[in-house]
Amino acid sequence: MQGRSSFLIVANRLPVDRDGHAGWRRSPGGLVTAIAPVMQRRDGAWLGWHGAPDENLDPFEHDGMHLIPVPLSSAEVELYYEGFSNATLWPLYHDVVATPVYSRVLWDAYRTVNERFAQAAADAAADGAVVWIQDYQLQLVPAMLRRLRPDLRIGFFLHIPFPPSELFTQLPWRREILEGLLGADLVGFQRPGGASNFIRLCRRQLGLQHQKHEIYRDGRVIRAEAFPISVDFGELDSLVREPHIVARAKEIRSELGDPEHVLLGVDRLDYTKGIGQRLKAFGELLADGAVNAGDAVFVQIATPSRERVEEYRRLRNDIELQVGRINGEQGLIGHQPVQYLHQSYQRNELAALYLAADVMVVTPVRDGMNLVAKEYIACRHDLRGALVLSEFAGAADELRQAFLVNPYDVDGLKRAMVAGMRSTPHELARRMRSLRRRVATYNVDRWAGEFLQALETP
Ligand code: ADQ
Repeated sequence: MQGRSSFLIVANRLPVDRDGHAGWRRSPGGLVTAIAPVMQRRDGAWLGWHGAPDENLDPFEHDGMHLIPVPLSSAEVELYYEGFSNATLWPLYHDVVATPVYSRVLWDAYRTVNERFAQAAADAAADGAVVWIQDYQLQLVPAMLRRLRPDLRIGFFLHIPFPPSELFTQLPWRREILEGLLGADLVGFQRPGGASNFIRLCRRQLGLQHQKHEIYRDGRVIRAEAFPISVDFGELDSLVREPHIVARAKEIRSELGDPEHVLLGVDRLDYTKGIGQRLKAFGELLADGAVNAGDAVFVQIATPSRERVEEYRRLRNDIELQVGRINGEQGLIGHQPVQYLHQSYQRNELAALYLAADVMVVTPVRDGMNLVAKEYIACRHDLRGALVLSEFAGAADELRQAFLVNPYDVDGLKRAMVAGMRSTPHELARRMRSLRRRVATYNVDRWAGEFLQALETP
């Protein structure tokens, strides 16, 4: 079948952003880095929305990748993307930390858009092709695509947590979502707990038989397993050794007033990331006098995110109020203990920030994996720096040598931040060495490689 691809990635977004009027630029991120080489080797194509509503684009090439745009109308962006994906599924899958919106109008749009992605994938895939569908926006695509093209080998990976039965069963369309996912041959999760939640739900809701990682349905075998995603360790490790990054890290510390302790948070501005919890703990450390305002700076980088969703607007106001309070009450003339930056950063600048930070504070109340924690580790070849990490991030399964915390426990969080600031260099190096061993071995290539191998080995 000429013009069709033997390897297809299907994701909500294409891996490119518009670059002014001139053209496209590859979006940063591990998924693209991990998958680009596989795409080049296998005559691959990537199918997804290109980011502008109400615009039809022809397939195009960029950076050696064949890209197939799937159009979305403005109404679909609102109902399918901001609505069902980010106001229903996102909070439901993250422990209901915000109240999910259950609306039939949003559901209808989700189904319609999933149908369009499935049809586009069916048109683009060669006979017997391997199709790898990504994430919560497209959970109906596996079954829809199988109906259209039973010859394909279909994989699905969920980047966010998969909730336990007690929460998932709130969803009025729970059967449809389970059946959608069961269209795949392999369903991948970040943590083993996500896979077992899914298997248990298939048994309870659909009465399906299963054994270990396998679910049996209509004579087919569906595997559900964990494949923890990771970062490009080698790339970050060599980036931070470059003299201009080292120099920039020094410069950042001096721009901050050369404090004794630099603490850092880097997140999308999302209510799952526990930004408020960590600021509260830091504010209390200053108020208690456990940490001197002049000695420590907390840099919080918060990338603007989903700004048209109500909960995100409210969160931004809350965080900005909290930052203002801490700085107002604990600041000194010429020194603000919290540096809050509501901006997106280039990769180089982020790497320099990681290198400049003594304590990386990653405190999500729920997170599929959390790549920031792994990026920090990949950047610390000097074996300095402490990682404070929430038990509720998927990364906590692997990163046992971090300072693990329950982000709801303010005192525990304060203790972990202080331990990060006060541990001996020897203790920090011991922990960091073990963390780096893990991330260096289980890097993002291995993640993609293991998933695809499992998908292609029936
Ligand atoms: P996210 O919720 O977006 O991802 P995360 O895993 O931390 O969370 O990835 C964020 C990425 O954005 C990181 O690579 C980070 O460097 C980058 N980033 C953050 N702030 C930035 C800024 N200000 N400027 C530039 N870049 C910034 C979802 C799930 C996670 C899961 C990933 C991958 O929610 O749990 O780890 O997918 O599967």
